Amino acid sequence: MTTPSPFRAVLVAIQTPGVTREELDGSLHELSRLVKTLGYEVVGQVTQKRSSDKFATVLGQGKLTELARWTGGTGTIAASCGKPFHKAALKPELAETEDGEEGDSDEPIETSFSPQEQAHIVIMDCDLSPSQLSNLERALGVPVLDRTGVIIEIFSRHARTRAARLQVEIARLNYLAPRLRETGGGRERQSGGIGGKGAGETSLELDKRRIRDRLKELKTELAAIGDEHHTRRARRENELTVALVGYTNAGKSSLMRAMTGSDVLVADKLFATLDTTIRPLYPETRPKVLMSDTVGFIKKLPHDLVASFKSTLDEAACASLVLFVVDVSDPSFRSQLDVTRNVLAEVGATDLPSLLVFNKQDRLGSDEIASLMSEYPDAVFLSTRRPDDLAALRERIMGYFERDMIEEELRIPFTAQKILAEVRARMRVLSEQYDAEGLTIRVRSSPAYLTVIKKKLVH
Ligand SMILES: Nc1nc2c(ncn2[C@@H]2O[C@H](COP(=O)(O)OP(=O)(O)OP(=O)(O)O)[C@@H](O)[C@H]2O)c(=O)[nH]1
Ligand SMILES: [Mg+2]
Repeated sequence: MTTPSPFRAVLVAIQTPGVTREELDGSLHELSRLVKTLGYEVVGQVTQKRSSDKFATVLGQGKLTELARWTGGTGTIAASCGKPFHKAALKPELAETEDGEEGDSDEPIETSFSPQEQAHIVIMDCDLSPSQLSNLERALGVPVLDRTGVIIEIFSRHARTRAARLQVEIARLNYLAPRLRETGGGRERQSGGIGGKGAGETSLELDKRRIRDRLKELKTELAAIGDEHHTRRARRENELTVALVGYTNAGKSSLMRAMTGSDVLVADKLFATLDTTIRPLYPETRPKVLMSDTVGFIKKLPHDLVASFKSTLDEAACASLVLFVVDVSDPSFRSQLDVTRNVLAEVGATDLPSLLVFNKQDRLGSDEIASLMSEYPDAVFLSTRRPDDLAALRERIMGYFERDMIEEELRIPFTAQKILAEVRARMRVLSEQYDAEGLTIRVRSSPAYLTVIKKKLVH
């Protein structure tokens, strides 16, 4: 499909008790998409059944040696390496087969790899502690990244707006801070360097202090942006807003483009979108409806990242209607929907009025669609590539808003041209009758917005 990348990665996953083979494969498939998004070619995978992923080198010695062949490492960690931090780490490697170390008899083991085939990086599907990370890097001789590290790296590369950059940098520094101990620890930096190292302060302490200071700065700046967002949201208080939320790559931005005519980025990449875009539905609707597109979710999304994207996610929490966009052609769409709901709950966005939007139905057969329709009778099935499907969604959204609307007659004098313009833009006008002083206009609108307009008319 594409030319092979000069950067090659090997993926590693541990199958702990309670994780099925399908779940492991699904997670590895997703990890491989994340890694490809970073521009690496995935050249191999190593999996192992173990009782835990908390062992000092995560893998047993046999698998570690196998992995080191991909990377040209020694496969062993020096005797002086970090202390084991988990009881299991004290177990002799021999005992590991009792944990169910999976044989690799069905996979041919290569004895060595030519430099053209060797991997430049190892990516672990589980999260690594700082000491596991340094043990693995020592044994493998190449950089090692865990899932969180990969996600944070993608976010760093894709963040465009100031708010997104700040949010990602906060998450990145929080991720780096504990890992500094292992990489920079102990080594005294040459004295006389820039940066104002305090008396008796080691370079590690200095680095940590710098990170703390930087975090403080970033948080202050983000809070200022947050206030700005808040003000903008408050201005939209009486507007009808629809928020698109869902798993990464579900098709949120494609739907945004199709429904609003905006040119937001659509890409077959994970986390293509990190920033929030808000646009009115196009062709324009009466009343006007705004749609917002924002960052997608993923399994095992680092908690810090969720917390730092809270202000972005607040957009969804304040919406009049939330559309849960689902890639229904993905076999794991059910768990993806759970992840989306859980992340929203984490930022306190529960019990929002919502609609399930099952996208990419063009990839399914009619039997599959029929059975899903009976399982989810309220969901809207569509493809962002089919205009008829989009028109039906538009009807459904407008129907939802109009359900709670009431009809009323307003008297608008000619002197209140501004209010008339607002009524025409924001309410559905049913009839207009002119006389000498002004007009009588019959409208359909939400009770809340009618109250706002009536107050303005009194003034
Ligand atoms: N087959 C098919 N593909 C679709 C459809 N809608 C979107 N896609 C594709 O799905 C991929 C992801 O689409 P996006 O709209 O970028 O997805 P997203 O949810 O915004 O993803 P993130 O921004 O990464 O969270 C793109 O390659 C789209 O072309 C559809 O109805 N059918
Ligand atoms: Mg997107």
